[in-house]
Amino acid sequence: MTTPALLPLSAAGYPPWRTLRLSEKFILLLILSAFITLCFGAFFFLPDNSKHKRFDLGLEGRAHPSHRHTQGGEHRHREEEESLRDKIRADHERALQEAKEKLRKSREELQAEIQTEKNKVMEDLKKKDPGPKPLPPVPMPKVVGVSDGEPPEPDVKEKRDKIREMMKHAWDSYRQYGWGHNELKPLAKKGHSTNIFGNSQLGASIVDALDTLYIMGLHEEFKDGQEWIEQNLDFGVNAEVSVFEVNIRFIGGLLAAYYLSGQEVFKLKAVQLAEKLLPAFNTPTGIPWAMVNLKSGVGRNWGWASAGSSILAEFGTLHMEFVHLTYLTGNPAYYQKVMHIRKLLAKMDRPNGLYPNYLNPRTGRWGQHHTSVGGLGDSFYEYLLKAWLMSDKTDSEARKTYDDAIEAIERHLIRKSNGGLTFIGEWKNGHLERKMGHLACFAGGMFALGADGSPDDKAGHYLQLGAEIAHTCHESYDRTVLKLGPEAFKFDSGLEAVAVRQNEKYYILRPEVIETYWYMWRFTHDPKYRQWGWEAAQAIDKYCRVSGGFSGVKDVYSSNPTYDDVQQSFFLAETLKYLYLLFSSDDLMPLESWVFNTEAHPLPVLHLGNITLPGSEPAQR
Ligand code: DMJ
Repeated sequence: MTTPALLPLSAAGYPPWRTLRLSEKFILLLILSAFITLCFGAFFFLPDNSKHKRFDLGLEGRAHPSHRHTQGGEHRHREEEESLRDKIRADHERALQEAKEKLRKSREELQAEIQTEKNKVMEDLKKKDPGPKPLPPVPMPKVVGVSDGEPPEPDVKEKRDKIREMMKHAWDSYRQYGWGHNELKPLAKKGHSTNIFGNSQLGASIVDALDTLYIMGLHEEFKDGQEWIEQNLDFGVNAEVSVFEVNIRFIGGLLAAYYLSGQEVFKLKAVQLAEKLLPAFNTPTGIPWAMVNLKSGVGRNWGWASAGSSILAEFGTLHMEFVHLTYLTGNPAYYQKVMHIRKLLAKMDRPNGLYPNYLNPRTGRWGQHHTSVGGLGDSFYEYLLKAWLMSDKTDSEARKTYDDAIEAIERHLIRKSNGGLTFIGEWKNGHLERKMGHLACFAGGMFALGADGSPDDKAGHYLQLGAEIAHTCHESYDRTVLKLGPEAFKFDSGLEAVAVRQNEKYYILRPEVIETYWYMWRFTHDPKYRQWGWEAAQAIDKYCRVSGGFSGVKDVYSSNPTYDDVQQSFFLAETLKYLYLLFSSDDLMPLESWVFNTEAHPLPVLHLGNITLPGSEPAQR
């Protein structure tokens, strides 16, 4: 029998919900789910405080109906609320009291408290992150002649003391007004930042000055700098820096500080920084970009460089530091990078045997045919010679490349003026510009340093050439009002070693002329070099010294010069170091044991003997 269609199903013995039609069931389900949603919503969407108060204030017990609805319960509820209010009041009073006490404390006490907190955080961080692994031990090169050097003559000693006092003034001023910044503005008495280090505060002056402080025996100051480096020098910053400048000032400075003092921290920091520079070499040719962002590793070239090129003096001034990095870490990457650059250059055609200053890192082609021993070219030649010296004269490939390059330079760039002054001009597309830069004055010292070991018995010739350049550069100083040299000087239309353009008349505390005096002094002991060095030191002290440090001057031909308000970090690294060495005896930093990088940071000669650098061919004698 079939069930009649209109008979209610409940009547047929089914439970009532089963008797509903499908559409009715659906509506019922909808109402049910709306109800459930409402319940959840009530809980989640109520304002936060109405939900939390109960829990935060510890009142959840009071919400229980058995408490709420009895009289005793209500009384207890009031008591608990009262005690809670007391507790909150007491907490507020305590906080107020603490704040008042803080305000009563002196600035120093507060600073000390902040410092303690900071140290605690640092300690905790250190515990969590044990930091970089210690580097593998390598034989420490023999470190000789790093202190003393007191000259026997009292008048020379007096001059040396004066230079040391100038260093103290430069350092103390930076310590007081620019500490942690890259450089100092000695007139504004505040930190100075340059684009070569991005917008960072990497303490360039501290790192650059360390070895000078050490050599001068300023150990308290050295310790101060070391502490800053230990606690603050961090290379994970978002700053686009010059690979060259960071290499010569920071890596060179840290390595020199390590070799002089034996303090591991300097080696570790140098290696950490070098790692940050490596992405700059990721170009189609392996010729590095001029700049790299320390955080992202993205590299690029200077906007002003010919056809997007990298600069010879920049990618060609890495060898010394990078060889030491491989030596100290056992990591072949550094050595391989610089050797790759050398090999690539060796394969290229050179117009008239000269190296142009510009090379495109994408195409591997030369940019503008412009060659100079001053800016853009200078330290490339210097590092060829010094690679040979630093290898204990075993890197004969470097020596040969240097000799060939210098021969071409002498043929095309070096001339005698009508007045008999030897100068180094600039070669521009087959034409010689009869202008010499202050930067090119370093070459006098380089020729003298390279004299021993030069081919065809030309040692005497190169020592003589060094002396002639020293003389010319001295003339460029002597022909000014301030007795300080201009940035560039001409040998044209009756002009002899003088600047013509206003924007070439400045002196920014540069070291090159004094550097050459020092090398010439070491090789000849001709007293005129000490005399010339003293003239320069006196002029610097007279015209560049201000109460907040030392400043460059804008016009060396004016008796009333204006300041540029920058104390360059190389003034502490180089100018004052070379002056100090000039008035010291030769057993301080002997040239048989030390090779100075282009920022005057001394690195020891590596007597590799039968040790082979990782990534290199066995040394050839
Ligand atoms: C220094 O940073 C180095 O000597 C570099 O090689 C060229 N110029 C400056 C100082 O003038």
